Amino acid sequence: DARDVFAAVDLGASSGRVVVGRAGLDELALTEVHRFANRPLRLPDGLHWDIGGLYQGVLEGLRAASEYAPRSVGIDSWAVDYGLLDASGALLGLPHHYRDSRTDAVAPAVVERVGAAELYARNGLQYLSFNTIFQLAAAAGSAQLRGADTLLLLPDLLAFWLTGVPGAEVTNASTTGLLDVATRRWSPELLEAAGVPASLMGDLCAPGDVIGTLLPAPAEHSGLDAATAVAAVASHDTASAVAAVPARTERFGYVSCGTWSLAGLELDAPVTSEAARAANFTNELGVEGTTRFLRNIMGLWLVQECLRDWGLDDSALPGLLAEAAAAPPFAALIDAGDPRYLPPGGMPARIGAHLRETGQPEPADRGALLRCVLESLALAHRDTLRRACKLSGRDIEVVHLVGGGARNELLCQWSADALGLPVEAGPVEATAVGNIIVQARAAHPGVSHAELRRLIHTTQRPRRYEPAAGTASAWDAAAARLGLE
Ligand code: ADP
Ligand code: LRH
Repeated sequence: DARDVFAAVDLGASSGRVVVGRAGLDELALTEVHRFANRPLRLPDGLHWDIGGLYQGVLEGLRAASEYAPRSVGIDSWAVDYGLLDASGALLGLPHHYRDSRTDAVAPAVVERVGAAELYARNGLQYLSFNTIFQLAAAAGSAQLRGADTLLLLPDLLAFWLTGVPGAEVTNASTTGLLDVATRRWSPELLEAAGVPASLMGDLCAPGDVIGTLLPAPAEHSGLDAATAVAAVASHDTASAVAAVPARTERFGYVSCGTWSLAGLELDAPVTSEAARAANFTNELGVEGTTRFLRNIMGLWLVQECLRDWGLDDSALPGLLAEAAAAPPFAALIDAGDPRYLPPGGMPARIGAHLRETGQPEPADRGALLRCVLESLALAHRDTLRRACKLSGRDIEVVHLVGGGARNELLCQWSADALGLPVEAGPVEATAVGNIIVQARAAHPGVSHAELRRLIHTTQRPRRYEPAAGTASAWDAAAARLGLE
């Protein structure tokens, strides 16, 4: 039935894709119809996203999707970044990339001014120097910000270009640092701290709402029927990925593992204790009013940047991973949550410097360096999930690892070993799956989210990794070396 076909636009930091999904009560089948590279732009005023190129990729993908006559289209992307529009709706400059360094000095100054405890009590967000609130503080007084009428987060900007309707989808809005963690509305106090007027922020909408239908030009350029709805989904990619975790129990933890590793728990309510703040945990919004209690870990960015430095791409991974598997275990370890790894460039050298500083041997070759990174990531997954359980008083019996990292067998197995828990890996395209099931649920409101999760489990069956016997003490010792849980 064509009414059960939906299109997902999923923009990741490393690539964008358009996926068509057929979703019914007992069916979930995905087809990737288009994939395109996402290459940031280095301009004189810093690191930006090529939003025009991404929009072209979206249109090309929707053209391929149009053959399937989707009932609606949903858009998700990474969090925090935004475009500014003037009163006529024109974009004021290219959106900055969250890895741009312009917030480095501003972010601590805002925290100092507002007070770390006060900020956390209001927004419940982990400190990341690139949170939208800090990006806006860095832009204070600029001609662009003075000329701005509306701020749109990137998925909302693309939806605006398709429909002409501005708005702010709430899961992504919850990553800005400007949403009140208690009321889930824009916070006047936080907006004041960022130095921006409340009128800049769009009206909030929720996953499942209809944003609008296509404007004539994007309908023509995409080949989609002009009556096709653009639906609000969990437009924060991590919220979509968590929505697609194929859990069969409530006692699960997750790692959404792609460019970033986002490790944590799905909770009914935020945890904003002093201990949660000190451990830098975030309370972002998920589907169905859930809270994503998690922490950002540098993730496969560390691997991506090593590959880039070596002039290689993902196609080199199978060979390099075999070399990593053969390298000596626990030879060197890094803190994979360290913000020093945020900016691009020179990753192998930066890791080498970190190891020298901490009196550890530098890896002998690429395989050994990759082993150091992957073991360190597994330890960070363990530390983050164990702390999340302690801080929330919850217990878990399985960890779901979703996203591109699910293709990395070493990382999946080592995460299971480090945690002493089974890891269920996949779906690789969890974000697109989550995007599609939110649209499907809006069309079939009778189906519960837990039922959909079981449907994902049967149709996109994850691969299960049991912790290997006899490895626990070595992982405990490695965690202790880094001072981790
Ligand atoms: P994004 O956050 O950009 O959406 P993805 O979820 O697409 O990221 O994950 C991308 C990552 O998946 C790559 O950085 C790479 O480490 C991993 N990956 C891709 N292909 C393979 C592969 N064949 N084997 C192991 N890992 C892979
Ligand atoms: C992952 C992600 C993450 C954010 C970061 C900016 O793609 O959305 O949840 O913290 O990008």
